[in-house]
Amino acid sequence: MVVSPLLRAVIMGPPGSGKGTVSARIIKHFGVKHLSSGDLLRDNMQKKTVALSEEEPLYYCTFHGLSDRTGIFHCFLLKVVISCVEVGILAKSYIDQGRLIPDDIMTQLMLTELKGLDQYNWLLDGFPRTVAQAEALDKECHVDTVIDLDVPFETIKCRLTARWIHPASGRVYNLEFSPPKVQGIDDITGEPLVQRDDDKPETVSRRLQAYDAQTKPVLEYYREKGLLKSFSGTETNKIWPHIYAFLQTKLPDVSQKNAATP
Ligand code: G5P
Ligand code: MG
Repeated sequence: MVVSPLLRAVIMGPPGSGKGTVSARIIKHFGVKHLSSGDLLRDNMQKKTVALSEEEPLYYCTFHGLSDRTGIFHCFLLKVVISCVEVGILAKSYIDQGRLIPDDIMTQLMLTELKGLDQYNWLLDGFPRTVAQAEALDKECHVDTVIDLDVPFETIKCRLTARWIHPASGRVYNLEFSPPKVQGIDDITGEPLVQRDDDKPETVSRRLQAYDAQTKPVLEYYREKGLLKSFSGTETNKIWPHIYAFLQTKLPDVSQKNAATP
């Protein structure tokens, strides 16, 4: 396990509790790198359609700027493309049913991504979600703090049906709480917004059950280690100033221009 002088934080909470919304504010005010397991999976799901194209292996050659096409090298590139497709297909089958992706796949995906963030303060969103994942993360690094958004399930169910996202960036909107400037369009890129397939009421119920059974024990795991900091409420705008004040104690040196405003 590596102990880093940089901040290693996790944000937890039931589906729809506001992890993505609060993460965006933390990024804005504290400049940490954000890694969301759900965004990573959806990115892999998205790649599925692109990677099935016949031209895809060539696309990867160009993307990496490699012109030497010897047999061995081609095999390697092809394997990269195929593995993206497989994770995407597998993830979709689990996510559409509101079930968690198997621990070994999820852990490998996230820990590989984390290696690229060694030099930065980071915030994990949606990972770990089982005790096995938390133990695997502990073997790699020392987690400093775990922010828990404690929002009642009844509040959450209403929120998710009104959620729209920009898939490429993970930006999150809500028709009532944080609508886009133009309906159906991302504020920054002008690209169309979509609804998540797993925001259907029956899938939301299964995701909440999975949270109760598999993720609540992770809260206990971190509570016993003295790392858990819970923030309870039904409105992100009321919870946020408390999270902001808490993170100021963790990252006092980061320049913060905008006080606690969202
Ligand atoms: P995800 O993508 O990690 P969930 O289910 O954990 O998905 P989700 O749905 O992304 O969490 P969130 O990020 O907690 O929710 O919430 P959010 O998007 O910020 O806010 C929800 C909505 O409420 C938005 O529209 C927002 O604008 C609005 N909102 C926020 N605050 C307020 C407020 O105060 N008032 C109102 N009215 N609205 C508000 O994971 C997806 C799937 O991937 C797999 C699983 O299958 C999972 O189900 N997966 C994993 N599987 C195994 N292991 C892992 N570690 C996995 N990670 C993901
Ligand atoms: Mg999210």
